[in-house]
Amino acid sequence: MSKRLHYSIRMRAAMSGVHISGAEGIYEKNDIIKMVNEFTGRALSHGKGRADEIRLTVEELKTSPVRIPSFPLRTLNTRNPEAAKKASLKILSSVGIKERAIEEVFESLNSGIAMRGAMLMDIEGVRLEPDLLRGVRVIRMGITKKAAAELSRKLGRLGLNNNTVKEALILASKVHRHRMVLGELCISDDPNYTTGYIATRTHGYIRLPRIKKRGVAYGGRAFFIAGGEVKELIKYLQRTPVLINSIKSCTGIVTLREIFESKSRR
Ligand code: WAQ
Ligand code: MG
Repeated sequence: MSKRLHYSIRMRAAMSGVHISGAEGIYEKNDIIKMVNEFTGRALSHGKGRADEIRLTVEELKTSPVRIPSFPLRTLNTRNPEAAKKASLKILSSVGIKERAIEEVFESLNSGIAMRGAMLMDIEGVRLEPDLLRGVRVIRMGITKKAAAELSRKLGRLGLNNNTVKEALILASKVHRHRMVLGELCISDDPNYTTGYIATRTHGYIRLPRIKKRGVAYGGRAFFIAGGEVKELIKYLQRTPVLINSIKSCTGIVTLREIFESKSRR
């Protein structure tokens, strides 16, 4: 394991007090200045408008990042929100999450209440996060340069080489590394980004196009959890630095049947 120091660099940008963009990663010392530059540039030219407040955190990590592979990525050809919900129910319930918990999450995500972080939903449908309005934010995650180049190449072949997909895949890969997490559902809060995803350790990261209608300015995230100390899970999600250092397969459109037939490919 490398003894070199690593740094978590995080950016949050707001306009008139409203969050407009964020980014983060884990880097070596030589890259700090370049990344601060890049994140600042991103904040100043965001689609939602020019930031009037940019917060940057550069933090030396006291523990060496845990290195893990990314989740494999696939896409289901879901045609509308109903189809995406149906597929989510099938896949998430196959790993032991109760339908009512999944229904509960869809209801909350469609209620228009914006959370900064993710809900923690137990598999019976009971919310477990201490702050129900804010949710739990996952931070201190990143990808090595080599893995980032490989991911760009693999996503590029699918026409998916963008920050939204990359960041979501990195986040999901970190989150599901923890045994208490059984599943995840995510819908972007960007009104122009209508593809969401679900993830489980068994099935990997599954993109769900058209999970919401264009123009809807809210979304959200939920982690379905079981067994163990919620406090410990939250500590892992927030504090343990995780670095993606290899990339699993990135595949185009597959059918639900293919997903169930190939579930142990990871
Ligand atoms: N930790 C926990 N929850 C978060 C975090 C975080 N770091 N960042 C965002 N969330 C929650 C929050 O409630 C947001 O409203 C919600 O997730 C959606 O966040 O492969 O961009 O940043 O094409 O809008 C899916 C990509 C993109 C699918 C998801 O999420 C694909 C996305 P957003
Ligand atoms: Mg985002």
